[in-house]
Amino acid sequence: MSEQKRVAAIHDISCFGRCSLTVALPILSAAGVETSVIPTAVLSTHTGGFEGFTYRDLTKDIRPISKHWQSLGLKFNALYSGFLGSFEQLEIVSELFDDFKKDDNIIYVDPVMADHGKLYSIFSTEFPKGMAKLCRKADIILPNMTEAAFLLGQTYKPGPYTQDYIEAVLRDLSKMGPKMVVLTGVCTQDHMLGVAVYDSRTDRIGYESSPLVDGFYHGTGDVFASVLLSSLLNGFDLMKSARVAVDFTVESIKRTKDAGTDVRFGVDFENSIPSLIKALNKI
Ligand code: PXL
Repeated sequence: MSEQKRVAAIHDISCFGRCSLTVALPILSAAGVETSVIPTAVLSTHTGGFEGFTYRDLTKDIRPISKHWQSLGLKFNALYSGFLGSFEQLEIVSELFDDFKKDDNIIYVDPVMADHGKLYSIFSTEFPKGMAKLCRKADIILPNMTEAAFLLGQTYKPGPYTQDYIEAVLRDLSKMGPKMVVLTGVCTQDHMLGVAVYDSRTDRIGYESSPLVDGFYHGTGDVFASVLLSSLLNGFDLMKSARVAVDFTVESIKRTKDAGTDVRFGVDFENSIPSLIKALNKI
């Protein structure tokens, strides 16, 4: 049996609403990956559609956790960052990447900050510049179409998109630094939604999509990113991992839609975990 993989997941804890660490931790663990966490903040809910959420900032804890881990000589197969709440956190996480980067591990950055053409409410219009700087250090980034436009300093365009547009965005993002780019929320045909994947080492571009399910379900970016990383760490290539992650996310969204759950509550990914374990050939 191959050695168990270990990830450091650096995200907030949104206590209610199924996103960030409450999604990353169960998914990676179910995929057999040891998941260490650095909580960057604790919120009563995520910021997408709830009023009056609490926000306890944990910025001051990140460096001491990192220093302690370094003193223990800990090593990680992947450093996985998601929602980061301030420029200071971006800076500290960037330092942490320098401290834990090795030749054979991956820096995996989900540049969580925007969707549907808009920055999340807590971010200033300058924030994408800071996130773009962090993305330069990544091996893999996973922006949605809005985040991709903002990282490139461009105006967001709603879909459907031409293949030329998608491929220019993928290549431009990769030129910033990351070897691999996974663009989410890509719609090139009516009623289909999916992802476009670029690996600059082979210059290969691929697409994976599924029939569109109406409705904006919260936290699906975190679900998708956590499954894709789980699949990569189980030895699958980027294209296959994108397929596994699309299938898992769509299955979770459909189940949630059928149940009629409030879209702010996140998706029922828990009941897709058995399919993930099967897709990763773990049973
Ligand atoms: O799902 C991304 C996310 C993570 N964490 C917090 C958020 C969001 C998106 O709104 O508000 C706190």
